[in-house]
Amino acid sequence: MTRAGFVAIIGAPNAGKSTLTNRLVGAKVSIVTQKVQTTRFPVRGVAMEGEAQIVLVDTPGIFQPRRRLDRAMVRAAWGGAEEADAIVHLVDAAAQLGTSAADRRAQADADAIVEGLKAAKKTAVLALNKIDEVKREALLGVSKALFDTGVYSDVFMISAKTGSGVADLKRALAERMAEGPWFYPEDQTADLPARLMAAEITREKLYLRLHEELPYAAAVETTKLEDRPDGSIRIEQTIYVQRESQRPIVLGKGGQTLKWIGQKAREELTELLGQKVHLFLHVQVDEDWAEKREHYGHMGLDFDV
Ligand SMILES: Nc1nc2c(ncn2[C@@H]2O[C@H](COP(=O)(O)OP(=O)(O)OP(=O)(O)O)[C@@H](O)[C@H]2O)c(=O)[nH]1
Ligand SMILES: [Mg+2]
Repeated sequence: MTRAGFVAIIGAPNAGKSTLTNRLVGAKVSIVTQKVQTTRFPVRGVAMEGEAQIVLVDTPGIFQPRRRLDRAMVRAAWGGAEEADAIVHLVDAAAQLGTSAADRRAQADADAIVEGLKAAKKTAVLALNKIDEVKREALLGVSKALFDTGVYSDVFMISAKTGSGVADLKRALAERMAEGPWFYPEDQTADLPARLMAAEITREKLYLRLHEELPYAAAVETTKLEDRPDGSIRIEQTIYVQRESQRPIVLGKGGQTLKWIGQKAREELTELLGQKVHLFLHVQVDEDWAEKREHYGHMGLDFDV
């Protein structure tokens, strides 16, 4: 008797949602960087636990949005929660205990999510993440304060990074799945189209290399993805930056930075696709990339928000 369902993982930016998704799936399906607002649209990952199939929906971080792209991302995150059979609210426990501006922002975002869950009359599973960074005694206070809000059914203490506590969470989620057929073949882990996945991988390398220098609005688009007769694949991508002054940052001295990004992306794509990859990256300046409707549809985001 098989079971299956959808589980949305929601939380403030940088809580570790994509890391947890990958950990539960046991494969990399969603990109991870130290930069906030890395994930821009819901990404599905398929995890198996015995006879249960758990379709995880990694969502963009929920925060106070100002720009159109931010609003579209936050809308998509709540949309993911709305459609799911179960919700995991992932909270960065270390940030709950911290006092930096970023920590306080994360605390406010977590509080706003509690309010959002209340307003939607939803119950969520609370997962306190990054326990590898905090003292056990300190966790109990954080856990109690959140649990007392009444929006959670259970609490799990985990480290998505080390895997600590994740097996228990996975079992609990599997139990919540209703009887029914699986949505995906058992051996499938992801469902992003190759073009989009390829663009995400390059964007990850871009952020990993330039997370401090790079403007938030940088984007990557696959313009061509073509199988060649010799069994290799040709991928062409455009990296969009907002200002002319950002082009040399992405290129680096003598083109070294772009070369590094291309090399890292190509290595990962080769492994993922199991084919030799020829990757060509172009850098283009487009001030209003984030104000153009055509970029939203293929990410599954709503432009009119
Ligand atoms: N120490 C520690 N770091 C973690 C853990 N989980 C995630 N991280 C780190 O936190 C950062 C953000 O992780 P992501 O998985 O990209 O977080 P996210 O919630 O998907 O972020 P957005 O997509 O930007 O909303 C990365 O540097 C991760 O390596 C954890 O359990 N412990
Ligand atoms: Mg993410």
